[in-house]
Amino acid sequence: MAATAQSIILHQYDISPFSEKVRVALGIKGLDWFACDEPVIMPKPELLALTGGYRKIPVMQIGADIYCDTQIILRELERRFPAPTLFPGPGKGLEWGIAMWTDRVFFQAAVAIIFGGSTPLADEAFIKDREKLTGRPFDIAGMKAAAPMMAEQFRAQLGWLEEQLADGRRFLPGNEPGLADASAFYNLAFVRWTSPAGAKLIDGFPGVTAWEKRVAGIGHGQRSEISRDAALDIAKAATSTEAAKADPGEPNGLKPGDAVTVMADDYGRDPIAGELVSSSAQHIALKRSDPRVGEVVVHFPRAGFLVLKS
Ligand SMILES: N[C@@H](CCC(=O)N[C@@H](CS)C(=O)NCC(=O)O)C(=O)O
Repeated sequence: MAATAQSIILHQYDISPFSEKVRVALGIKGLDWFACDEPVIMPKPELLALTGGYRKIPVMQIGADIYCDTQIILRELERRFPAPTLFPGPGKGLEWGIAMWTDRVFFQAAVAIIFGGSTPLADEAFIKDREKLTGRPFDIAGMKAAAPMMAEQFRAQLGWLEEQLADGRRFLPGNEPGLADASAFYNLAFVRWTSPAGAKLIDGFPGVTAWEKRVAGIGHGQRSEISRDAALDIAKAATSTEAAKADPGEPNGLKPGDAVTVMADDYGRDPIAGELVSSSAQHIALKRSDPRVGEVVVHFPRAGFLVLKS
């Protein structure tokens, strides 16, 4: 079946751990989606035409709406496709905080183990690209030196998962999988894909390894492929479904029509400029246009992103 303006298009690459988070969430929801493969390093001209400068992976596109960062991607998937929910447990709000832990502290421990390990994984071009991305040296020697300490950190955090699963529950929130599973799992998948020493650490936790198999068994929903050109054509022909909405609670008085710039607060801080369409405590949407894709609306989370009035 060909993709339409209603299709979920995930701009991704297969060895991207953050894409794996979304793929598992698509699996939990049993959704049909299209994978649009993007390069692992810059340049990414088609992606940037959609996002206005955001280069990280994954990015979700539905028609002319472009969702940058897994936090807003999963929030939007939950909004559009509420059942089965990503929040099957007793709580909801703090699950987002758990995702912030897995995406920052847990992920950085995994990265140090992977790139500080004995298998050389990064070539010259990759190193240069990631130095541009982070604005600091991609210091393999430093990561090698830190790897033993980070192994302890990674193991301690694996231990939290083991404790959570100790009552025999099948998934982290309870007997159904949710956001916490997709979030924690991708770090383990990333380590297993790339680091035998890291995989050994995981194998030390029987509850975690059994849970990993259950999460892997969820699958990724129904995946098809789409080319970058075809994805851009869909954006060009579509119109955003985001309605203008003022948020009276905006701390700094932002309102629809304001010219603003949004950027990540950690790495990949490329500024994205546009006109504010709507905002809330968890979401900001900007209208922008590009000759290749026409007018699109680009969506970001608020936690972890900075908004500046232009
Ligand atoms: N906070 C972002 C992090 C995304 C991220 O760091 N993605 C990695 C790939 S898994 C990335 O973009 N690396 C640089 C690149 O691929 O160009 C999210 O949750 O989506």
